[in-house]
Amino acid sequence: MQIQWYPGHMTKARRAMKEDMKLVDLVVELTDARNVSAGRNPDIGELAGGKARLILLNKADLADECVTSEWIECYRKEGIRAAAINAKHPGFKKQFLQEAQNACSAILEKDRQRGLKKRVIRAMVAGIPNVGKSTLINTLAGRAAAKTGNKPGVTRGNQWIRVDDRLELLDTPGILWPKFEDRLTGLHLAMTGSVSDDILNITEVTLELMSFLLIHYPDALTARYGISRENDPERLLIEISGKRGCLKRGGEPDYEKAAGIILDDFRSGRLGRISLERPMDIREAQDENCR
Ligand SMILES: Nc1nc2c(ncn2[C@@H]2O[C@H](COP(=O)(O)OP(=O)(O)O)[C@@H](O)[C@H]2O)c(=O)[nH]1
Ligand SMILES: [Mg+2]
Repeated sequence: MQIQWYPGHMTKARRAMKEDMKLVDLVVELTDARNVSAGRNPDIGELAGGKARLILLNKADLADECVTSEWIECYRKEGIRAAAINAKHPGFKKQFLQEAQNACSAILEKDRQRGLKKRVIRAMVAGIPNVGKSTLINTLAGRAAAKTGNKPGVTRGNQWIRVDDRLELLDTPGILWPKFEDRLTGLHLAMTGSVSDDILNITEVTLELMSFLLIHYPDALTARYGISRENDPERLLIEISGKRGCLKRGGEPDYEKAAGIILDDFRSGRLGRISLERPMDIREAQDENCR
């Protein structure tokens, strides 16, 4: 199966992001903690130019804590600012403000040396679909999202959300497109839901997920579905179809329906905290560090 995706509107999104970049001090790049490498688009470096950057590994509540720590450590060694977050968690705002201040410490220090008064950091959030950009913005905006209205220099009706007296956030996220460097990247993006299910063969993606789970999280499937200890994903899918009563009209087993259930269970954390990518795998595959 080949997963390819570059919708035409991404060209427009890229242009819009380049414009928005001119307005901000900080680019907050969101990725999925379960899928740290596949969830990023390396073009962000070029798009962001010299802006301060912060990588946030979102949905850390769904990811394997050990693997998330490995990623943070890997980035730290490379001198890249990264933090694990859960954008849905109420405590997230405080953490975000701190990380943003840290990421902008060089700019703030320069201001201080020049005797300039404290600047309000302007930030934009960017990331591929489904990594949690809207959730993050909504959490930070809160219910009483105090939009500061159109200001000079703000194009296309963009508005700023005042997060606190030191930080403002552009209310529209920069949408990056997923980069499919190889088959595995495409599969991982499919598993976490960053590519549209319409273009996927759900059963095939789920069978790949099951193979991965059988190796790396061998209890996940048995614990959830009470199935036998069996190492053949296809046989397990048949078993799960039976257990869940997934039948087509004529009474035939509906494997696609069962596959959909499994994928949905994975995506919402019901199979446990699972990470698809470790820094070590990426290093082996690409012979370079975590990028
Ligand atoms: N468990 C969990 N789910 C999250 C988190 N952040 C976002 N989500 C969910 O992920 C899905 C996609 O989020 P959304 O903000 O629409 O992503 P966007 O496409 O990047 O704007 C939604 O169902 C969110 O509720 C998180 O930190 N943890
Ligand atoms: Mg969104």
